[in-house]
Amino acid sequence: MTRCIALTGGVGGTKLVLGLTQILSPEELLIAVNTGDDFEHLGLTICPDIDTVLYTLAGIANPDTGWGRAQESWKTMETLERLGGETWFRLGDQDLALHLARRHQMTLGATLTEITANLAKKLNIRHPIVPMSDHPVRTMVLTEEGEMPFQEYFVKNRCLPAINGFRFAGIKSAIPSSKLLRAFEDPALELLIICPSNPFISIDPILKLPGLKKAIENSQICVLAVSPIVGGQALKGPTAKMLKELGLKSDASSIAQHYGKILDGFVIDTKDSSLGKQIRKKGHKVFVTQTIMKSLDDKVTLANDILDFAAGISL
Ligand code: FO1
Repeated sequence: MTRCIALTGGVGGTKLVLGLTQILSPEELLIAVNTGDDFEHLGLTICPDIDTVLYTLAGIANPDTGWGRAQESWKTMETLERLGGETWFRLGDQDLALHLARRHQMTLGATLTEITANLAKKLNIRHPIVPMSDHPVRTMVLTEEGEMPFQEYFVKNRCLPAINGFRFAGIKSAIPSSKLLRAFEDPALELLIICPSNPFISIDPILKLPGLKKAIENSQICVLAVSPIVGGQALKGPTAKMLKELGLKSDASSIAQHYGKILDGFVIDTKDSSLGKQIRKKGHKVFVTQTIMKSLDDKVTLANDILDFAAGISL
């Protein structure tokens, strides 16, 4: 009886996901995660956003970076460096164990959905976490220096090259996760929450999967998004920089405009209350609240506020 689906990328969106898991039961909430950031590295398949969700919900995420594990050790990276291996993408020892487990299950023929469920179970996570698709989709960033795989742009080049677009390699033949499609057909489903993740690189790969927008439309549920931009700045990552480089204003209204017709309601921070009128004019209901989530209390409060906002929107 899924009541709510949350679409999320990595660190920013996962904060809200954690808040939602404190209110909604595992039967009521389905967490669908971007896999456009995934890549093949050192013979392993790395799924940064899935792993951020896993580590966060298991209570073992690194609190400083948001990605990777807390109390991590780096012996393998140190040894790899001495051997002349590639170390620009930092994989801690405990994190590596998870990538090895994933690789092993892949070689045995398990799907990413099955592997993610197995890992979540081992980490004592009860809420269902599904990759957006079992088919590989790889985000390519179109930059002034040419096209680059996402992690090369993000980590190796520290988001420095100016961007002018994105390509989601593999998306045309990628089928959305069957668990996600089934959740959209559940008559109990009331709400889709687009978490405060980067719309271009974390949410678009999910929404652009063939058939997904149709599934959302057919379900006739309330669709809400939370702005990842507060006071013109991104809460985390390169969203503000990307908006500017794409010739858009770095503010919450550009995010609402980007999602467009799919949205019924949009959540903005109190700092951006002056943008409310402009966003309402585009036909969206707007809810203004405190969206910066530092403590667990902040996360739960925002999650509660969003559920109340959704309950007040009659479709
Ligand atoms: N981000 C970095 O900025 N540097 C890293 O070395 C790095 C390693 C890493 C390892 C595992 C993992 O799951 C995530 C990791 N990330 C790293 C974060 C990640 O690549 C990005 O934050 C996401 O892809 C953006 O959502």
